[in-house]
Amino acid sequence: MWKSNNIETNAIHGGKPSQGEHGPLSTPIYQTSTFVFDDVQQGADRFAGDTHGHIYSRLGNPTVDELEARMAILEETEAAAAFGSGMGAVSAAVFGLLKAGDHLITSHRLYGCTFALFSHQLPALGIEVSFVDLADEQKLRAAIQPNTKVIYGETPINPCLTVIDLDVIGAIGRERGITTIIDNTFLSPILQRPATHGIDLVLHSATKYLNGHGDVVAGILCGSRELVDQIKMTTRKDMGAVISPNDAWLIIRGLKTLHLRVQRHCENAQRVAEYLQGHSAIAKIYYPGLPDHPGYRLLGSQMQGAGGVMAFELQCSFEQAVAFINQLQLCKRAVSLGDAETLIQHPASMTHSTYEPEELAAAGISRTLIRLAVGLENAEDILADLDQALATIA
Ligand code: 3LM
Repeated sequence: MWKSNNIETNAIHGGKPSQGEHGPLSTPIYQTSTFVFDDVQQGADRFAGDTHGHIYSRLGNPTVDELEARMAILEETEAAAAFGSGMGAVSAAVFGLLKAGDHLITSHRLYGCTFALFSHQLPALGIEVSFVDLADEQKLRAAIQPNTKVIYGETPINPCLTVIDLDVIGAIGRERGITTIIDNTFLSPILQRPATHGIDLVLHSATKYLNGHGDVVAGILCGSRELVDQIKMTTRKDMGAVISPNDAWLIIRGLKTLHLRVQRHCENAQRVAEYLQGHSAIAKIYYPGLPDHPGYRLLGSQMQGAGGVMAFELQCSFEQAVAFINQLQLCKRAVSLGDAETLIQHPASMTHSTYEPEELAAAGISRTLIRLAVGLENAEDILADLDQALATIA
């Protein structure tokens, strides 16, 4: 399998299998549910794991294999598993690693459905969950119990862009024998590779930057061969949140331009953040590329860029904030992020509507918070759209 020292090259060629019979440049889409055995013994050997070879596409598929091999190289891990959604990856990971009586440590600050899974589904099955500030090492250490099996976090966190120090989480996990999982959706491996900071499992909603074109829902988990195989052969196989070969192919295509897209997302977001910070209508802005953001200190070490997402609050009423969002012409009112189009949404009523009011407060999400996922358009056009909409609330 091919591998370079450069991530841009690996996003295009990394993990490509040796040239097949017809030498296609583009990866073939193995649009098949099942694979034919030469004889009964061959099928039995594959089921027993005695020989390699495909069986059935819920268990593995050559197009999906290529995506997984490439993602493992990009995240600098031994292996990867692809899923039918980011939430499929989250649930396969936690249900694969935790059983009744085990304990998970996480934060109140999470993507809304991940928070719902952790605050409702896991406790209903007898799995204990503690929500602590993962940016506070003392609080994290104090939350560890003898039955703590997993520490789970995002960084930067959806939607307020809080940054967690991965070296701290990785070191605590190693020291205490606890599996650490980090959701790397907001930065992609171009800007941050959690495994290089000692994190065991790196997770993505591949729906976002990895695919990048707003036309696929998918997830990825990257980690050691042992952990990834365990999850593939238990919860992915038995719960079945698999990706289709066609969607895997679209992500393989998206990855070819990931480095170019992410660079442009960062450049555009930096300009937008600086513009918003200087605007009199803005009360507060959250973007790790601004020097007064607490996560800024990890730029250049943990994070090679601040990414394309920011959040802000306007100096106005809730009704005026809604009117501002409705006034936008180019920026699209939609959840999700990492697409070519600039997307704007209202976390309290949309991505984080799974939170109760007091949980929203604990996560730092006010009723007037707005999240902006800056796209790939010309920055001048994004600024002009924001400017005309802000003028209406002035
Ligand atoms: C969103 N987020 O707009 P899927 N981890 C993170 C995420 O942001 C997401 C997932 C996991 C959004 C989706 S809200 C209905 C739309 C950090 C998703 C879950 O299952 O692929 O959506 O990933 O913030």
